[in-house]
Amino acid sequence: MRSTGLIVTCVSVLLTMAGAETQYSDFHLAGDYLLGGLFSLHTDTMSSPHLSHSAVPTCQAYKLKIASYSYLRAMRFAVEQINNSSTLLPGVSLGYEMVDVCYFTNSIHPILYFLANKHSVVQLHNNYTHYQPRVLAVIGPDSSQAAVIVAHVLSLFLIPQISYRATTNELNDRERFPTAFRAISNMEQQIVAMLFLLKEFQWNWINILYSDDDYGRQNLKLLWARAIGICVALQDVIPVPRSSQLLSLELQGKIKAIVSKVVHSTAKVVIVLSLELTLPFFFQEAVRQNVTDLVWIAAEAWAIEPTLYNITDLWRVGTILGVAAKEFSIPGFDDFRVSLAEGDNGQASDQTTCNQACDQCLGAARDADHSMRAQGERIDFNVYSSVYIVAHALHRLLGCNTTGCHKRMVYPWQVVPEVKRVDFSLLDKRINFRDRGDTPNSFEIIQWKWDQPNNPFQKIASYSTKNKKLLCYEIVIVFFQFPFTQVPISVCSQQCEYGQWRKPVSVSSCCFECIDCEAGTFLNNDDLYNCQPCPADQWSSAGSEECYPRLVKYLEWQEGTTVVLLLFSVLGLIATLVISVTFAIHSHTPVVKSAGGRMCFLMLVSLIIGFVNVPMYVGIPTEFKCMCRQTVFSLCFTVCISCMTVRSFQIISIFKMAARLPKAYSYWMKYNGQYIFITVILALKVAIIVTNVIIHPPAPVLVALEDDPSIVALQCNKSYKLALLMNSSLDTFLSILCFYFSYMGKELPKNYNEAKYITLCMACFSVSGIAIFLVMSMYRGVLVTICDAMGVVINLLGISTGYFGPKCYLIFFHPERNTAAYFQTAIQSYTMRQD
Ligand SMILES: *[C@@H]1O[C@H](CO)[C@@H](O)[C@H](O)[C@H]1NC(C)=O
Ligand SMILES: *[C@@H]1O[C@H](CO)[C@@H](O)[C@H](O)[C@H]1NC(C)=O
Ligand SMILES: *[C@@H]1O[C@H](CO)[C@@H](O)[C@H](O)[C@H]1NC(C)=O
Ligand SMILES: *[C@@H]1O[C@H](CO)[C@@H](O)[C@H](O)[C@H]1NC(C)=O
Ligand SMILES: *[C@@H]1O[C@H](CO)[C@@H](O)[C@H](O)[C@H]1NC(C)=O
Ligand SMILES: CC(=O)N[C@H]1CO[C@H](CO)[C@@H](O)[C@@H]1O
Repeated sequence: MRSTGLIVTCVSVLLTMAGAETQYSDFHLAGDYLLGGLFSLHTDTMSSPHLSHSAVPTCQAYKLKIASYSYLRAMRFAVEQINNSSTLLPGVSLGYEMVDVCYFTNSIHPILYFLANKHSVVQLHNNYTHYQPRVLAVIGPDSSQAAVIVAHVLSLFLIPQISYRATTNELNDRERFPTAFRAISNMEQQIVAMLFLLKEFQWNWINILYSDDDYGRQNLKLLWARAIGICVALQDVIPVPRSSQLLSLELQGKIKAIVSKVVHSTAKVVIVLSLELTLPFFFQEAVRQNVTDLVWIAAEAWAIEPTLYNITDLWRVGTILGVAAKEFSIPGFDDFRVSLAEGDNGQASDQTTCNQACDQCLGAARDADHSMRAQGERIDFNVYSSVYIVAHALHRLLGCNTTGCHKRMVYPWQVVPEVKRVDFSLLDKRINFRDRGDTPNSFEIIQWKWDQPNNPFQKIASYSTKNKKLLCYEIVIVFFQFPFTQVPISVCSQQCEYGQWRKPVSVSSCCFECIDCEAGTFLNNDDLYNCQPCPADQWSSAGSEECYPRLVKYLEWQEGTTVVLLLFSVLGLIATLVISVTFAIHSHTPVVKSAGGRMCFLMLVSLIIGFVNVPMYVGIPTEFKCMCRQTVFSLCFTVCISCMTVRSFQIISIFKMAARLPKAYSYWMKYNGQYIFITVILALKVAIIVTNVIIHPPAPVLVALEDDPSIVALQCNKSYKLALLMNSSLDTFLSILCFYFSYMGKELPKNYNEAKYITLCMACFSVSGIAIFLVMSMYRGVLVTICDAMGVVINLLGISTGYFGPKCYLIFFHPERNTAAYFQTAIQSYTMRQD
């Protein structure tokens, strides 16, 4: 065993050896460094080769694909141009070996040919570091499927491969395919471009057709992953015919069914994710079934396919937009494509391996010259730039300068890192693999122009991933459907009107009913499927997209009611002050004593506090004001009424109890019963108030008014009724007691008889209490506050004028009745009447 060579055995691949080398040929060019090129010059089938006998498939048996010949010529053009140039690789000649792969039918054999050495032998080694295959790098092949097959093999040998048309995302996998590069954007970019297109025209209701192969499925997956806000009306798979000549009845039936589904779909936009070979039957059927007025969006694979464009009456199906590689114009290439160089016989005789022949290519290219010139270079530019990428890599590897290069043995794996590093300008286009190992050339949007057969694929827009939108060229897109020039609409439901929310009618978010937002809610543009409630201090009418601030109402200082209220309370306050002074001056007179003596001052102080508290009902309620409203008056009133009750009771007891129950009476007098009573009542009251405050902490709240949503009342309590009930229950009990005692004493001497005054106070109390309660149950808002304040003023006035007024009257106008003698006479006459 030889240790150095590690040769286990040699496999001789028998290949037709070249005879005399022709200098110029489409398939073979001798040079110091050879590039391999793989093109589909022939294809009309998706099928694998016949597998019954072991022979390399013959591509010439299939139909000519003239576009691929143009790509092949682009490679040849690039190599010759580099060879002619004295700067890129001076003194070095590039050569090529190009093979027809007829789609992917013949993709293995050419690789073996490229891997073989000059003697057509592929050696079996354990270590290929110092193995020199025939070619240094491979350009192509075109289809994704073939590119992946080729990449599997070339990656093992670390031979750089630059695809010019394979968009599949599989090639992005740097782990699996460390040497695969591409000069075209990937599928994902194609989908992004399509989605930009949909967004531009606001089409969100679409049909998706995809071919029943890897290309269709991969694209579909990517589309689903990215299509946010796009809904699919119909998704169907187009069967892939195995032979382009014959279509089985079963497949014919399937295609008919798909076309008829597309016809009946409500969506007007059809995305077709398919390879070109699948589509002729489909579009022929579409024309046959009179499909019209649709917008078709073509995947890159068929976006610039002349054979489809050539289908009779295809213009009827509507507008065809597509995603295609960007157009660049390569100077001099149009002439080169159909030129026959000197010494170039354009015939098949120069082939060194199988499928390096195309008898009709040049002739067909010359026939199609006119339309090919009009179409411009798209994929051709990708091929052209691929060759330049390898040349620039070599330039660095060979350490070239303007005068020459260090010509030496180069192994393919040495080229790979240099390819990764290339960065140069070609026809003003910057070319490098910086962004995720991808794409010197990206996509643009084209439209099929039915009225311009010379320029069938017109570019209409490019797109920018940075700006996230289409950048239209200055070309008006004419839609080929009625009515012309109007952008067709493809939505499941029309946009809702202002202030309407979307009620979904199916699982897809694009189909919905439009319903007005209710009053008090609004439509936020972030969520079109729900109405948001307005904040508490704002309102909206039905069908609104915004809320308006409400007018906050409260009892204001300048209102008439306020003025009247304050006027009365000021008068009441003055009167109470006057009464207080009068009572202080005449504190020793019997009238004052009979009215309660020192207890009167307790009442008067309470009344003064009560009056001073009235302004708390006016102005913007604050927590403090609310607290005052809820506690002060209630407490004052209880003080007054408990004093009155005690006083009535005492008078009754003097006249009635003292005689009958002298013991009890003396106890009452001895322990100051009246003050104990008042203290107990006050303690009770304070307990009630504290409980109320705890249950309903007084704080200003906004209360919406039913009849007018634009106004909101600012008041102290939302529902005050329970608290009011609890508050007044004690007062009510006391007033009934008071009323009872005063009524009991109605036959007492006139100057002790308080019944009618107390009745007046009680009437005030009960009427105002009931009124407040009724108003609170029926209304909300400022009226409640007014009633509340009015109740307070009336009650306070009632006590100060009703109870103290008559006594002042006596003091001022009948001083003769305000004497001890007069009182004794009255008592004596009363006792005599009793006896
Ligand atoms: C290269 O030079 C030859 C002869 O000088 C010329 O015929 C040929 O057209 C050139 N090729 C290109 C691509 O410029
Ligand atoms: C392959 O051969 C090269 C040079 O002959 C050597 O440097 C390298 O280590 C070898 N690799 C392996 C895996 O043996
Ligand atoms: C298509 O239209 C033509 C005439 O306009 C009509 O004869 C033919 O039956 C139609 N085909 C279908 C499938 O509707
Ligand atoms: C288009 O059709 C015409 C005649 O129907 C044919 O001559 C021409 O070659 C076709 N072109 C292509 C690109 O297939
Ligand atoms: C590069 O240029 C230098 C002089 O500028 C020259 O000596 C040398 O031979 C040239 N060639 C190479 C391959 O470096
Ligand atoms: C193989 C080939 O075409 N070689 C040519 C490269 O270009 C120089 C001129 O720059 C020619 O002299 C070679 O014949």
